[in-house]
Amino acid sequence: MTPVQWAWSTPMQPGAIALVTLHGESAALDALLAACCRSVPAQGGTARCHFADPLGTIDDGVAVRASPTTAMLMPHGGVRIAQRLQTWLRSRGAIEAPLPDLALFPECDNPHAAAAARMVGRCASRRAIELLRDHAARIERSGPTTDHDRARARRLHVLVDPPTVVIAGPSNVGKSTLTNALARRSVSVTDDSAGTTRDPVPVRLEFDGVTVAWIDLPGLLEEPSAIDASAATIASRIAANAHVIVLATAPGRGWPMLAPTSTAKVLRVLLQDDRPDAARCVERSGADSACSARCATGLDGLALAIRRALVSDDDLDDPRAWAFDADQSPIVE
Ligand SMILES: Nc1nc2c(ncn2[C@@H]2O[C@H](COP(=O)(O)OP(=O)(O)OP(=O)(O)O)[C@@H](O)[C@H]2O)c(=O)[nH]1
Ligand SMILES: [Mg+2]
Repeated sequence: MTPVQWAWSTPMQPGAIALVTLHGESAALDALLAACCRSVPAQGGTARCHFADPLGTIDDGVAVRASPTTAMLMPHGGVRIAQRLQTWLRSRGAIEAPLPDLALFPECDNPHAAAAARMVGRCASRRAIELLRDHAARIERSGPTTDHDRARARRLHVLVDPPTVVIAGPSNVGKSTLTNALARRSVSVTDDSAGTTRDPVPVRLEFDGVTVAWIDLPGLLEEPSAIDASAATIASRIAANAHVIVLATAPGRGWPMLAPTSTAKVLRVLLQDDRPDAARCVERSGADSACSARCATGLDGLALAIRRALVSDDDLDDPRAWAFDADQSPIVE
């Protein structure tokens, strides 16, 4: 019997549900499903499944039999669950392999729609869905791929893998308070004293439908100790490789100098905009955006500015098809 082939149809990141597609001869698929399902689902049917390895239960989930040769397993979307399930599938002789788009998405009636469905599964950002929903019709309307399409596809790649956005600036201006307000939970320690954040604090955030890897950096101290100086070196290295640097300050604290970077776009944000001295402070004229984490004002405007720094309205509104190849990478010839 030829082994069953399988592939993830969802990105390897935390999510509510993960999706594994299995493809192979009907009998081989039956045998694999029998190892995890209470009863092997018939075509069009579903079954509850239970995954277990020598360490114990991995997860409970649902199996769907889309066709005699294709089935989907839907465990919960934890990364650890995905890793253990991967090992479980290998132990059952199944082989991880790129599957044809139409095998992965048998509900699609043409290869372009199936390619778009696979791309949706690869993309971390919600904004990708609106570009891919009518992908087959866009391909038909767009005609052959142009240089414009290739350049746009490279820019749209920020919707696939979360781009890095860092918040940097003087110490004690409210960077971590803003991080917590955006995350709507406490991820970073905040305090009245300068030098509270000692190590970069990463958190996944979404701005106007674009998912980013946000990093709250230690503040720039006026008189850093040796250890603070080495933390600042690490922070500036992270900032230099970011897609966007949110350069933050507060009324009266001035705009810090930033080492030039070739890649990062810089967005200047005035924090603590609720303070009485914020309206007339000198920093305001140099700010692209202003907000108050304490009063939750200006946060939508900041989110929009960050999203626009990552991907423009023009690229999102362009009616042409998104030019990606079979590996979900921008088409480059
Ligand atoms: N009025 C006002 N105060 C704020 C706001 N955000 C933060 N603060 C205050 O600013 C101080 C510093 O806040 P943090 O968030 O710890 O500042 P930080 O920039 O992360 O500081 P470091 O980690 O030391 O670089 C705290 O006393 C906060 O209460 C705000 O929106 N309005
Ligand atoms: Mg901080």
